[in-house]
Parts: sequence; C-alpha cells; structure tokens
Amino acid sequence: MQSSPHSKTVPLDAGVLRLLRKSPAHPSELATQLACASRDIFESVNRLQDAGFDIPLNPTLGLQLVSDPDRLLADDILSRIEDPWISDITVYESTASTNDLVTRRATDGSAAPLAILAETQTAGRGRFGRKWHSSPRQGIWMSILLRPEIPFSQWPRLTSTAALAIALAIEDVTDLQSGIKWPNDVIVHGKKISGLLVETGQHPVTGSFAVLGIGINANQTEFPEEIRDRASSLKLESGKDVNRNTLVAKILDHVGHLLPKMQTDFRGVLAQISERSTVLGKALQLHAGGNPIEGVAEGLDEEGHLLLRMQDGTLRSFSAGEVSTRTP
Ligand code: BT5
Repeated sequence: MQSSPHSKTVPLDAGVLRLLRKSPAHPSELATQLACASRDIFESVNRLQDAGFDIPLNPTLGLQLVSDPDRLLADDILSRIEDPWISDITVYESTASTNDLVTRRATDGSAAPLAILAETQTAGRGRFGRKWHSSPRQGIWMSILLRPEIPFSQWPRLTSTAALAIALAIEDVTDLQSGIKWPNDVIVHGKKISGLLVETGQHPVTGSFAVLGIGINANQTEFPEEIRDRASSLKLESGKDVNRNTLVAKILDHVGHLLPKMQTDFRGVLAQISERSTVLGKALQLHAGGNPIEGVAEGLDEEGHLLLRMQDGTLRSFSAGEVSTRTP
C-alpha cells in the first residue's frame, strides 16, 4: 500500500526557505526578492509552519527560520540545491519501492529528471531481488529518473557515477572518508552505508530511461540481526545526526555535476572513483553466476567494468557481480 505524497515542490516555499536560511527578512523584502505579494509570503510561511518549520515573526528582524523538522521535504531539499537542474521532487511517507514508482512514472511518459523519495519502503529491494532494509525516517530511499542522451553502450557508466556522487556527498556532510566497493556499494570503516540499484527500461512510446535507486543509512542506531555485522549508518560512524534533506541536496548536486562529466570526461570520473576504491589492487573472488572467479583487480575500464588479472595472466573485464577479498 502506498500513501499519497506528503510533499511535492512548491517553488515559492523553496525560495522562502532559501532566503530565510541566509538571514531573517521582513515579509515585504521576501516578496520583493521573490517577485510576489506579501500575502503569498504569509501563505507560504503558513504552509511551511504546518510542515514543521519554526518561523516566528520578530518585530525588528522579521521572519526568522529557527528550526527545521527532521523529515524529508521536497521544498527543503530544493532550497538547498545549488544548481537547480532538477525541480520535480516528491516525497511519500511509505511506498513499496521508490524504484517501482519511478519506473511507473517513466513508462507513463514523465519527463526526466525527477526524483521520488519515501520515508520508508515496505518492499525495498537490492540486486537480484534481494531485500533492502528501509527503516522509517532514518535513511534516504530515493530514485531518480533519467533519460540519458548517450549511446546505450555507455549506460553502465551510471552506476559508478552515482556511487561517486554518493561518496562525495557523504564527504560533504560528514568528516567521514568513504570507499566505493565495485560495483554498487559505498563503504565506511568497512561497513555498507549505501547501495545502488540502477534499472533501465525501454518503452515503445515514451522511450528509454534509467532509474537510479539510492539507499543510504543515515541516522539508524541499530540494524536487523541479518545485516548487523555488515551494515552501518553515517550516525553510527560519525557520532552525529545527519540532516537528511541536506544530504539529498548534496547527492543531487553531485549527480547534476557528474552527469555531463560522465559523457565528456569519464576518465576523470573513474580517477575519482579509483582513489576511493576498496577493491583495486586486491586479490578478489568474483561471483557472477556460475563458479566463482579469482583474480587481482587491476582497474576499471572505460565503462566502469572491473578488470581482473586472472591466474593465467590474461586480463578480463566484468560488467556485474559480487566481489569479496580473498586471502592469498
Ligand atoms: C543494493 O543491492 O545494495 C541496492 C540497494 C538499493 C536500495 C535503493 S533504496 C531506493 C531504491 N528503491 C529500492 O527498492 N531499492 C533502491 P545489493 O548489492 O544486492 O545488496 C543487497 C544486500 O545488502 C542485502 O542482501 C543485505 O545483505 C544488505 N542490506 C540490506 N539492507 C541493507 C541496508 N539498509 N544497509 C546495508 N546493507 C543492507
């Protein structure tokens, strides 16, 4: 069962938040800067207060943003994005899987880009239909719809590019160093903080599309038994609460910057990924269906595939799979 969206973007509300985050302001000043009537500003502030923002009117200073709520809100995210390359953001309280919702929007013909987030997922999934734990109000469960105008052969670049965007965003909002574990995990202190599920599709009428599914453990303090030894959250690793709207905005900023770079300078993207790779140079066991394959990870090729030096000296490239480090 899916709830109705609890938050869609209202550009004026995002504009008010953006300005109030810089400094307090009188309603008439905001109205001038946002080219609207003071009445519109009061209506916007009422909406924001209903959503949980504390914005008192100080007789001298004007409207003051005192605190913001700990919930994902489309306008809050939009107000923090530096380069607004994406404006269609919707937040649901609960849904089965944000990837499913975005896929439906894609096949319905929605324009890209757009992003859908949920405070919780009841059937969040990883690769190969595996379960993805999406506990309420503690993580980021988000899917982004893209319609990349690059040759289909280059679409695999999306996974590594998105992994880099997540790593950079984590480095922006925490003092943690993150590692990228090929092909789709972001790791902190040896534990999985984030996973990516990139799905692509083609529709005879509405065209081809990619769904970037991003899961990030932000503020959890505990995990279900089955993943406790492998999973962690930014809060557990940094000791600090993470503002999830800021983290989402940073991810979207990095995705927005990296997408053009992915086309024109993918080598540059790969260099940043390689610096953070937790597998390069290591002896690995790769599971890609069939018998496990052993080799040493030598690099990533021009599509982000893993290059393994096999025991017979040959170099082979793999587009997907699961890697674990092998004790020599
Ligand atoms: C992934 O798959 O890592 C992709 C996860 C993508 C999740 C996002 S959330 C938004 C969007 N909507 C969705 O329905 N999915 C995407 P994979 O590499 O197959 O890893 C799955 C494995 O990670 C599981 O089998 C568990 O071992 C582990 N796992 C499950 N939940 C986890 C969590 N919250 N944190 C860390 N590890 C987890």
